[in-house]
Amino acid sequence: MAGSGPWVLDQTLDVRFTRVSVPGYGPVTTRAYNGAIPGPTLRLRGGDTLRLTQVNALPPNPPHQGGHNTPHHPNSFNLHTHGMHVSPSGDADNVLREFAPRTAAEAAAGAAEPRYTTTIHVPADHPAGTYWYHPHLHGATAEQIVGGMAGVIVVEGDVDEVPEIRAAADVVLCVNELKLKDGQVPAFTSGGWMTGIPSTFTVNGTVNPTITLRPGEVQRWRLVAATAFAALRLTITGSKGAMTVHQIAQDGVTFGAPVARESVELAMGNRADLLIRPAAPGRYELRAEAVPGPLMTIEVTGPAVEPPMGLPAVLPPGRPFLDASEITDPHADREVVFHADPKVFAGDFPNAFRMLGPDATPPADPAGDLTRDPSYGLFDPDYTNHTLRLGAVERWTVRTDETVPAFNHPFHLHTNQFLLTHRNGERLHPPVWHDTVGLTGGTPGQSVTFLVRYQDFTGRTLAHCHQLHHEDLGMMQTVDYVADRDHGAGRHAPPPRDGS
Ligand SMILES: [Cu+2]
Repeated sequence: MAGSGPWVLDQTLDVRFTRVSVPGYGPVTTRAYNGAIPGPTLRLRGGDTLRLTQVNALPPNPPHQGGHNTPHHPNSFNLHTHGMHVSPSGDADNVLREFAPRTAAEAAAGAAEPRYTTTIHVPADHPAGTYWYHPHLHGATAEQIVGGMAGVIVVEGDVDEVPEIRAAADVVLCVNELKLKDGQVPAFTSGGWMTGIPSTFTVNGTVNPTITLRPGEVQRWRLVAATAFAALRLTITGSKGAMTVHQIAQDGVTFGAPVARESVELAMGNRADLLIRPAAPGRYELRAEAVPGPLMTIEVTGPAVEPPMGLPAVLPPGRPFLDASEITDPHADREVVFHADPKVFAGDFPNAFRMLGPDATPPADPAGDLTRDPSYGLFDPDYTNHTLRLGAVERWTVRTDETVPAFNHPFHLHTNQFLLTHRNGERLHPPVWHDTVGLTGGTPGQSVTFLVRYQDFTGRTLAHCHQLHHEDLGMMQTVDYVADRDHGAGRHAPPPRDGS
């Protein structure tokens, strides 16, 4: 399809309860895309259109008694193209839609399973790289993702033409984190939902699969953390120690040059593109800190490639950097604080997971006890937390108050990627484009600072914690991207090309 001009990728994603075979675990009955974990990999290019038909063949939703920020309608979903710079409105990457199943009456009457369409135009200059898709309906996201509803999106383009990358095998590695008990995902019915249920990690649907390379061979790995709970600190280790990997992209955005690393940190939702070149034969394991078993086994075997395949010295950067001098309103710094109030609500969900700071959702009772307030800092789809003007460049600082080590709060912003410039006040050299950035629990005061330019697309969408059961419980804010004629921006201004 390369060189054939704009393309429409038509794909049906059928969602129903399916018995999926998970090698290394056993059969799992779960909500799945097209009967598989992960769902199909979608490949397209800048300028293409992605047209998805989603069938909701799940049973009717159970009745819901609790409030908006408790889990609900687990059999409805929608679609998010995580990390992609595409429209959040209409029938595009609009996570405020609901794809509902048939009602009980419709099912009894034999009505057809409902079908929903998503149409996403990918900008011609979209960074080429690795993205992913998953459902994003508030109240249902965590339960669906830990059941395996996630798949990879590859945007092909300039980086693939780098000779050393072109010569390397293109290997998609989708890491799913499943929460299974007796072959099923338990319903999200209490705040302690997952207590005691260990995660089952799969790579491309298998527990600890084996991948083979020859000594001196280069493979390009597209690692996707399609996870809801665990941050993954990854290493490749063998009998002779850790293998050095060469990271070429973070969250779909190619670096200016490969970066040699001994470990790669992926918060929930992050991606890393790596070049792997083992020198010597042997057996290695892809391991994540705090995960008991290996995620994947790597067998380096066969005749050595002579001379060894090359690694590129430079790469086509996926996005030009932003600089603090481009901030359009120096008084408009945004601050967000992740803050949990344990055991403050009656009922099955006692913990409040809030996003605080100057733009927090207001309390229901400003004179009352804010730690017990049912609205303060919690998701309200009708309240706009952040009005973001197209063309503006702003700085955000996101902090965590979190004292509980298990409560990671990775920050994710929809629609526009952001340039991480500081961690805990210390400048990164160089800065790194992200769409999600991890903040670990147990280290209150930890912060990240980033710059972001709001570009191209108007509409209401979300910023939230990507530990997805926190999100379902309300650790989420609305953002409204609005046109601003004063900045001469909006749909008429093409995004700046690589001007670095
Ligand atoms: Cu969180």
